[in-house]
Amino acid sequence: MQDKYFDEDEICSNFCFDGEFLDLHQSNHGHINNTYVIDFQKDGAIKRYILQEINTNVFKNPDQLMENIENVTKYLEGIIAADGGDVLRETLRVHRTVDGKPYYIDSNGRYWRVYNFITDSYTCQCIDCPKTFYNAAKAFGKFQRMLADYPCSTLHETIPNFHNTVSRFKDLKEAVKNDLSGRASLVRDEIEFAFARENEVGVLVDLLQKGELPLRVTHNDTKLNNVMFDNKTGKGICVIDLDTVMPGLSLYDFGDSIRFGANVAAEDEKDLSKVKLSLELYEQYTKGYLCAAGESLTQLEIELLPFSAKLMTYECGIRFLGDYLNGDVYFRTDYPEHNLVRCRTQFKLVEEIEKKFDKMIDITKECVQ
Ligand code: ADP
Ligand code: GN1
Ligand code: MG
Repeated sequence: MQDKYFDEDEICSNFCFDGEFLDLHQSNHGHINNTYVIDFQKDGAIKRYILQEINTNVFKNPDQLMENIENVTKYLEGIIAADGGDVLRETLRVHRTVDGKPYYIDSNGRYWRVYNFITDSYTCQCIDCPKTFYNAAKAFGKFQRMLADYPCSTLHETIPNFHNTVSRFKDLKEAVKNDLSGRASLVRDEIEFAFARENEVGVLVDLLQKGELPLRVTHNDTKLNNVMFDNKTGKGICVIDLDTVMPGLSLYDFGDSIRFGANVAAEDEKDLSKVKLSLELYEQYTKGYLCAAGESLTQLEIELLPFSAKLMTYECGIRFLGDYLNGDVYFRTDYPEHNLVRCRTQFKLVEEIEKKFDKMIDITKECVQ
């Protein structure tokens, strides 16, 4: 566990927690925020919360960020309640500070927020059995469906051009040119791999601009560990990590899920021979996603599902490569080559998808029938 660099008393006295402070431990499964599970005791019972330090290097406008999250979660609460669901387990809820604000700035200038802890649930860092991936797909598909009528234009763009692969490619070119870390000469093969696929970076952005793909409210970070699974049923009960809920394409969400979950190896596996795209997992996710969100998807969206997996994997790879070249300033890393290792798994996965692309198309067609 990383050393705590904040004062518990300061945090505890600035949020409306219920009970006496008991314990706190870190839960950093993501690459962006600093997350803690914080326990309080009241009348012998433990009340658990999530305390999270917002990464303001990544999210430059915390007011807009929290406005999005509060509005979206309140909207979700309404839908879940109307459906007879459990609002405390099926969506995040922002706990405000004693001053009624959605985040607290501590004496070191760090930004903190508090959420309900999703009880009796777990996250997965990789797929244990195919059914889990099917369940993740249903959860992300349902999330998209619940937000289908949410007024898209009221959402702030918390990270501009987040899945604009054209803009991500430009960022990579810039990173290669600037070579701030002096590492460009070490990654010539990776740069060549990325540049060789420039012709595909604009496919989704162009279709969106032409109005051929609909803009929707999307999650934009549909990694497997951003869904909580119920301890008893194994079903995906709550989609978390809502920082990037913004207008986007359904294909960003689908593709990003496949990128992470259909790879049978970890995102930072060093042995590239282990990195493989599982067609079985692709099929499970496609089935689950179409079952939950399928009716709302257009023909073109469905046709592009396999391509979105390739593009989102490629995009993530060039982001890791760019961060490596920039000196590891964006993603949390555990060792100096971490971003490069991650980039290599993504590029290996792109090759895997290229090899298995026709099969992915066939599977997608079969899932629609
Ligand atoms: P990051 O933006 O860094 O990915 P997340 O919001 O995804 O941060 O949180 C990191 C991890 O903390 C999650 O993968 C999950 O394991 C745990 N977590 C986050 N929010 C909750 C919650 N409300 N209830 C239970 N666990 C949570
Ligand atoms: C980050 O926060 P986390 O770990 O769920 C990143 C995603 C990347 C992912 C790669 C806000 O997601 O875009 O796809 O790492 N989130 C942000 O693992 O940049
Ligand atoms: Mg996360």
